[in-house]
Amino acid sequence: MSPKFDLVVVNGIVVTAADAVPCCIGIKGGKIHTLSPSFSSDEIEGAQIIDAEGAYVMPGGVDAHVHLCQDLKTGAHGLGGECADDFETGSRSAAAGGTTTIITFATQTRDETDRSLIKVVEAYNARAEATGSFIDYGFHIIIVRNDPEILENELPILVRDWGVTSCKLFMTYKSQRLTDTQLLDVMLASQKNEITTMIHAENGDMIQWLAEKLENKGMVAPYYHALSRPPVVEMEATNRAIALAGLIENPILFVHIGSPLAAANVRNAQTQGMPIYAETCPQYLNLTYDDLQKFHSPTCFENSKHICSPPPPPGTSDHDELYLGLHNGTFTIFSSDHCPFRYDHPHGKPSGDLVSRKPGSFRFIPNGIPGVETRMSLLYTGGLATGRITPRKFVELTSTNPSKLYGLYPKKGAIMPGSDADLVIWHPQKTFEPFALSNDMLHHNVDYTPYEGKEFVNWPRYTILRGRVIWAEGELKGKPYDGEYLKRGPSYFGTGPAGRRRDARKTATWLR
Ligand code: DUC
Ligand code: ZN
Ligand code: ZN
Repeated sequence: MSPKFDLVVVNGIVVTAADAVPCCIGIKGGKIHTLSPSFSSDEIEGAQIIDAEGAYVMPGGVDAHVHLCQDLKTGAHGLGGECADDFETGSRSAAAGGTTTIITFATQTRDETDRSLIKVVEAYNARAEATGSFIDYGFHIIIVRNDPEILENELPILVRDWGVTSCKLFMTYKSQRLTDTQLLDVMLASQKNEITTMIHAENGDMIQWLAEKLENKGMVAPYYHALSRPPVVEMEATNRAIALAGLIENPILFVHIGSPLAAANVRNAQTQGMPIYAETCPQYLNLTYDDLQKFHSPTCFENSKHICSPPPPPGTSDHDELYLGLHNGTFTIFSSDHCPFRYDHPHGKPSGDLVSRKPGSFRFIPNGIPGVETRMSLLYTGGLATGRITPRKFVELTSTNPSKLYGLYPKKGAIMPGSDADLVIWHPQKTFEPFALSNDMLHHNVDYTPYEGKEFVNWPRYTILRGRVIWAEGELKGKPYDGEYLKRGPSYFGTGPAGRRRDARKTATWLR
């Protein structure tokens, strides 16, 4: 007779977004089968047994903001750079950090031959299939044009055939940003197709104007990247995007919010009942302006290791406010925004737009830092272990809410019978020795970590993907083609409270 379970996890504290209880988990056929206070020896006979030794057992991490294999070299769009991680190395790194699902970006460009979104997704999918992935994955689509026929004809196909149910739009970067009219066009098309609209909210004009002024004064070192994007840049853009979204009642998710000023706009909109969601990332809770001038001298190029957009906030009091936003629900999800640009590589941080580049100018340093492997442990260290967020909130932010927002729940992000048996099991806190991180401990293909030397108080002991152990006690056990492509459904969060009264001063009520 075949065993009742393939794998059982015993002696753990099972944490979900709702509860944290001592509980055993029985897994069969890659799915959660049974949750029980205990199992008899008959029940677990023949199964692989993991003793969690009193540690937290959580749904595997869902990192909904990861850049892999994204060709950012084309066009003068200020990002430059080449992704050093492909699906194999990026997903390997994610698995070692407790993540079992990633959502990455297929991107349209302004190239006239690149209008078809379907072709963009097909070409991007070929990159994923070329290497395989250690963990499950899905795609967002970045849309940089408002071609009516493409939006009309192709969005339904992306949803139906590919399960691509989210798009990202930019309010900055010359070759990616959309005007307000274009934003409205794409938002309306997304809404019709139940596609979640993600917004990169920074005021592109303010940035360009400030960057030119800084450059004219010779202020071109990496540190000045932050001064070209003071928090008001994000504040203005979030405010405007909320108004645009409100006009047509389109739910939006702000990606990588880095300032409390922007978070306050989000909270205010949420208080009004608007379906406005937000993401923040580890860099905004762990780095500050100081990190952009910490290496050798304030003008040293090595400080480019901390350049991301939006930049880290000015000071540690901003971290406190952003943690409060995680605690009080302003932030819906916590993602890495993993950008795998190498430091010591001609197509990494020193690349940029090679034609018009002025030597060393921050303007041409690719924006973004790696962090898919450190995301969960950084939030454990800075949020959970300090009591700033509860274990339940930790699960909500790192797994359950990204699954709900991006149409994966309850297959992902849950520990309930029928859900995929994706788990992260931590070390028992009492016996874990804190350690200082160094880049050679990580599994990405990037030559640095922005968190070099930082102390971590815990790390995933086991990562389990659909019932298979893929990371255990510091060793990778999985393989590149273990991961499967995920066709996603519509967002679980819907369009906000159904009974909300429409205010014609803010909403084009006649549009419906
Ligand atoms: N936006 C991202 O999502 N990641 C890095 C840089 C950027 O502008
Ligand atoms: Zn962005
Ligand atoms: Zn990003």
